Amino acid sequence: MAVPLDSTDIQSDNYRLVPHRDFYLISNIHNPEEVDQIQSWKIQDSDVFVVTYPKSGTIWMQQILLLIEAKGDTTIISTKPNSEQVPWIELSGAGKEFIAAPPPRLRVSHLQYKFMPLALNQRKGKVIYVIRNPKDVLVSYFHFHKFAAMLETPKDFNCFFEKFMKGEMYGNCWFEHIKSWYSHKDDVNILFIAYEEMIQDLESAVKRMCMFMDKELTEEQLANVVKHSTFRNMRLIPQANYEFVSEDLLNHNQGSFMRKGTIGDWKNHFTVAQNERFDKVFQEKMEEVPITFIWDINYIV
Ligand code: PPS
Repeated sequence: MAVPLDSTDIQSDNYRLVPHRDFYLISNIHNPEEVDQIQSWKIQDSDVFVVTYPKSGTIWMQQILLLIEAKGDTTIISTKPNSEQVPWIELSGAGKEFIAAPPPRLRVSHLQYKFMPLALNQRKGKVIYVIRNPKDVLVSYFHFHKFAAMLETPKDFNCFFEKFMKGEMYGNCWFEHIKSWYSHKDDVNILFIAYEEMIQDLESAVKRMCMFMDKELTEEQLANVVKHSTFRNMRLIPQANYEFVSEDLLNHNQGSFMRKGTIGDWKNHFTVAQNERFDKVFQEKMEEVPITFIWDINYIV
């Protein structure tokens, strides 16, 4: 069953949100049966899954993982798109490819914890969960809904704000997503890393990732990873910014995937009333998740 849309929203008939086990999948992109099979995947210790709520820095992590694996050699990021080398596990066909792939299998996902391989729970493999302050996530996702042809084009920011608060979008409710993972932090080999800490000090963030993944890099290799993972440089790399994706999926005339890459753009979008409401919901829902967020770029420069 497809989710009823506001009559004012525009959505392609090819791609519709389809509810599956209290989570929305996208028709013609995800196959519910295949998504359910992910739980039974056999996991190796070298498998690394980057998990994010949409717009939290997935492409950034794909870039960093590839560069760490290649010890800073940039050939890897100029050959094939990041999304082919570090694929999504929830896309149709991903299971077969995962089984056949040689180690290390580096993957990304927007799925909640309940869909993930059960073996993660026996501390097999590794998960890197990227968190980003949800006000900036909301704004980035708003723009992405206009850019991505497979997502419904919002009527306006206010309508999108309401949908985000209700979780009526791919990824569902931001609060539920983070809670689903945070509540299993002691069961899984998991590293929580914040988008804002990567903006603040990318080198330290990459070092933390290397330690977690048992990877040793020389100073020069580390510097190369950092240099080629900055927003400014990634913007220029078609493989890292989805320039290669067809108009059927991304409206390239509506913007670019690498949009602003900063902290605090929500201030240019939220009304005072929206901000107060968001803060109230945030306080209520995040009581058991003691994570501190950076909401403003001025706090770190
Ligand atoms: S998606 O569609 O869910 O896979 O999007 P995702 O890759 O998770 O998030 C896209 C946002 O991340 C920003 N981004 C970066 N910011 C800073 N530095 C680097 N290197 C970087 N790479 C990607 C990207 O610009 C999107 O955020 P916004 O706020 O829209 O600019």
